[in-house]
Amino acid sequence: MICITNPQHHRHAPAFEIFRGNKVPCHETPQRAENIELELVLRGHMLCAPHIDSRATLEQVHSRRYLKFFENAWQHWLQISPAHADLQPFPSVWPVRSLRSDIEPKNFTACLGLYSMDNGCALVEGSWPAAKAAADAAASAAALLLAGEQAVFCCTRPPGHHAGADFMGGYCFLNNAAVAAQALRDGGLVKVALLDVDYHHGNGSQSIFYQRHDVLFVSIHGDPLTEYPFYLGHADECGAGEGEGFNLNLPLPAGSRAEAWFAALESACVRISAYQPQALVVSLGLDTFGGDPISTFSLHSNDFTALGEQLARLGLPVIFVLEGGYAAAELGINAANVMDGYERVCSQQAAVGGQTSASETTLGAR
Ligand code: Q9C
Ligand code: ZN
Repeated sequence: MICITNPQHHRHAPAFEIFRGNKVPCHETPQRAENIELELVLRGHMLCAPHIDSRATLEQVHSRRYLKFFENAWQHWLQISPAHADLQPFPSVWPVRSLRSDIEPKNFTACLGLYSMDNGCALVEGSWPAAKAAADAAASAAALLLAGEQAVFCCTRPPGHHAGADFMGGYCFLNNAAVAAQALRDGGLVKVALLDVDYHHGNGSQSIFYQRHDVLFVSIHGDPLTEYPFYLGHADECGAGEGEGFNLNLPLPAGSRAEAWFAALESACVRISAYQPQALVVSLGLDTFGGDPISTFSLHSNDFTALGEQLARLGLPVIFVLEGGYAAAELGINAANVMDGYERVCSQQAAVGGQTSASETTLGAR
């Protein structure tokens, strides 16, 4: 499978995050991407760099003022004091209910709060170039799919699915999966499905597409009553306006095991098939793994092979976009298992021959 790396990802390497009141080493590290790239190469997959500038797509997914703030954030932080070069800014004030978010304050920390859902996004000098290159990887994957590629994996970090149109949060700055879906739409596909299998609900992706019927959003995740991001991801969120009926949340109780998870995946696949999309974007969080340090599901490494196999049975071209997954040592194996499971079923389908390949039935027909 073609795997698009992010050559800039290592520039986003904050020293610490705030976790339960303590400064702790970041869970979302450059080592994650390095381990995945290593395992993919070991298994004979092809790595390549992004070749598409995502700017135009980013401007459809995110607000102008958020992009402008994030792109210039480090410069603003340094303007306050040169001593800030060695410090990570965090928000400390947020425009919650009754406060105004339409006026952008001149104060840097006030802006950071305006454009943040939590204190989960440690910001460093390289955060923008790293996040921008991750979005470029997603846009590049879309271009390859539109050119007839069956499946592409984006080794995107920082991740994206918690980032909304005008806010960062949960280690996410730019919504890479939304960029991939939007780029497929702009490339001429009429219907795209976005399946989010990260442990945490993809609140950013849901909110970006909530009023739209051209991108179906389906998510399997820990119940927000007890799990991050807490304030979105319930089963009664079905979409609004033109998007009504095009949002499906499948929350599972914390501690759920593989059997329950795969039953939810089956429901997700039934909904996606009924929608008859021309392509699928998968927000591939691997934090459903039993060994994940911040999550409570208990998938095993071989379950990720089964996930890839099940997704291949949808018969759709797929863009896999990396999201979370913090058991760094096993991350490469788990990511590569998804790719290998997907490819194995695809090649079986091609060998049987009676089944037309997905690219012929959908993209190739255009
Ligand atoms: N104070 C993803 O998996 N944990 N994000 C809260 C910050 C948030 C996970 C710690 C977990 C976010 C992409
Ligand atoms: Zn997650």
